[in-house]
Amino acid sequence: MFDGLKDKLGQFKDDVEEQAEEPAEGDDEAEADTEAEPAAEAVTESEPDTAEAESAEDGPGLAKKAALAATGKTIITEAELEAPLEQLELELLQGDVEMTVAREITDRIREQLVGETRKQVESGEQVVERAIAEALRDVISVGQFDFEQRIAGADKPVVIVFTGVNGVGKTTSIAKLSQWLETHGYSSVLANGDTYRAGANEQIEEHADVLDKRIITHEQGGDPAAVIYDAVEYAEANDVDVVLGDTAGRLHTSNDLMAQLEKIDRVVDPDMTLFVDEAVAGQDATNRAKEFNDAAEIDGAILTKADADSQGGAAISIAHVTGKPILFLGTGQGYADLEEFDPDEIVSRLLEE
Ligand SMILES: Nc1nc2c(ncn2[C@@H]2O[C@H](COP(=O)(O)OP(=O)(O)OP(=O)(O)O)[C@@H](O)[C@H]2O)c(=O)[nH]1
Ligand SMILES: [Mg+2]
Repeated sequence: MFDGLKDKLGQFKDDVEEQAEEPAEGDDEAEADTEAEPAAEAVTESEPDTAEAESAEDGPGLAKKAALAATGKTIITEAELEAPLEQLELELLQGDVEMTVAREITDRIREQLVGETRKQVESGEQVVERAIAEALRDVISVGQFDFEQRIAGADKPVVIVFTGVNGVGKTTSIAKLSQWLETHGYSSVLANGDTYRAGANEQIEEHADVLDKRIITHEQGGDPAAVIYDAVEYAEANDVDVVLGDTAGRLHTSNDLMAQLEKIDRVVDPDMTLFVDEAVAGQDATNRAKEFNDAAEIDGAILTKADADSQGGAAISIAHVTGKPILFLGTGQGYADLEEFDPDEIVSRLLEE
């Protein structure tokens, strides 16, 4: 998953290491090198088993500088970071990361690494990796909340409406989420607010049949707000916990359809509006998330098709750009292919070797 970005981040670690390994220039550096030896030994003595200790002994470069950290000295200079960070920013942009997000990540890494003096002993690679991890986590986890807790704490029925452009996986995600809710102990009713596309009723009815869920539909051409309203009434009368309201795919610029969303907001006042888009759309998905959020405020996003080959840029950009978190990843066409989005988990996946 998100192999494009994973490779780029790995490359950055190597680049920084390489820069740091270039021969030392000037007296200060030379002095630093000689001082590093005893520090490295001290490390070996105190922690004989650790990999850091070995790498600190092995060679020059970051590992040695990290050993310096034990004496409270600066690990990495701004000059050393300049080229790798510039390269990383370019690579992030090519990896579909939104521009301001790429800049934020590189700024945060620079902030963390430059002029930093550290007391604890770490290998250079660990220092760099931690800086990347913290920068990524900061941008990814903007606005993050626990979806299940939100459901648990809300008055029932909880009404959730799904929006997004055509074909990104809204209907499939609703089906998956109804199953996810069931496994977490919540009942749900589906409402087909996609009264626009021919065949939409049949498609969602098929899912409801397989999953044994109640579905509320109206005729094609009907009023989506009325369908979802009926589903809310059904849920109230039957003690159903969650109403999952589908809507037709639309562009944020299609005025009629956006007016429909406003009407849904007025008539049923949903507890949550979730924006659905696909990871493979990259930068477009991020832009659309912003456009939808501006046109009809969203509470969170579902990023589908994370199983298909995508760079991963949308996954790390959407929250920072919209201020609304990604809550789930769609990871396949099966009903169980829905993962809760966990920023820590995503960061460790992106950084694992
Ligand atoms: N590989 C993969 N395919 C997915 C995923 N989610 C949805 N799909 C597929 O994407 C296609 C479109 O899904 P739909 O759920 O119909 O998309 P939609 O947004 O409801 O489409 P419209 O109602 O036409 O706007 C289907 O073939 C789904 O099986 C996913 O996470 N991974
Ligand atoms: Mg649909």
